[in-house]
Amino acid sequence: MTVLAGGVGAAKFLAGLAEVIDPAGLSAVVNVADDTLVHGLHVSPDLDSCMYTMAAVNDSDRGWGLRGETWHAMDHLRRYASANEIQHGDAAGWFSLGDRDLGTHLYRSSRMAEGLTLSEVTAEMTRAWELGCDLLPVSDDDLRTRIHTTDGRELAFQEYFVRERHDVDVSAIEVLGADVATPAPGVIAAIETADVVVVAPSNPVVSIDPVLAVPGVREAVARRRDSVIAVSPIVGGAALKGPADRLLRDLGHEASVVGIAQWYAPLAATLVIDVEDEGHRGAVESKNVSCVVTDTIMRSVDVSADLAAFTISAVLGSGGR
Ligand code: FO1
Repeated sequence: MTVLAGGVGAAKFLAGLAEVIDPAGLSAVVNVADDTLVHGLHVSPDLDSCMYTMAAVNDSDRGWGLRGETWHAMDHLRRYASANEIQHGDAAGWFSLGDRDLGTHLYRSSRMAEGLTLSEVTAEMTRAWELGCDLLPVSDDDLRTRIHTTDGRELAFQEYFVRERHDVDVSAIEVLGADVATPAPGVIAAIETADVVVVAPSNPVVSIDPVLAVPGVREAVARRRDSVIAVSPIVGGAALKGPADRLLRDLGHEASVVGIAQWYAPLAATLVIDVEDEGHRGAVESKNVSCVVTDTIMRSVDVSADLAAFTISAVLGSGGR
């Protein structure tokens, strides 16, 4: 199985999937266009969301980072900065890294400074958390989402997401570096050889699109269309978390399961929608996408596992829990 993944929604889905299949047969191709440099450290929020959630060490209330986290290092850093009236240009003032989370970013950054690629370090970390699956950054090249606002600003992704709390009107989005990026080792093979390719219930605009923007990835997924199934991140016309609904509307799309069906129609033959949206089944199918209905709200690992088993069996016709 291969899952195209962004942050929290994908992370929960992957944790459920790892309960119903052997993780050795699981690859996740993960967005890295949210990555940022903070205090000189390489932070990969989506890779870390997937890794921490699959290892069951994530903070599910906060929605990012580690459970039981402390913030002593941040307090220190902010003391130095404020005493010297330093305005950080690199998100340090408003982007928090927990003490334990810092270990992840220190390890990643120091190993990359020693010459390892992001995918090589990610494999080392995945091994350390004993996940048993492959977490593959979509590319080892730098990808950076840039958000253009209707009031003429251009924001880095974390400025948009954390500093502005995604409360801005967006006119366009680009993924810097995508045109010259190459897929990381194993990414295309994972898409080509999977029995099922799942597009996780992640933000289609800022999580999945940057994955597809790496040359060769969208084409590889489209070639597998009959085996590709997307799980809608929109339920009842709203995103369960984050700005997917607002972004879809800002960019001229419908923020509904029908809009999601239209968005993914060239890539996915099937869409999983929530029971709340059952009434839209016909409209989804009018977009040339088969529609299957289940509970998609992942309140617990058990619900995630049921959703994952349902999603696989919708393509393979069997294999439920
Ligand atoms: N989100 C916040 O709202 N505030 C933060 O200070 C913050 C820090 C942070 C540090 C490491 C990390 O892996 C994620 C972090 N996030 C934070 C979440 C992150 O902005 C989002 O999860 C994603 O980029 C959106 O998918």
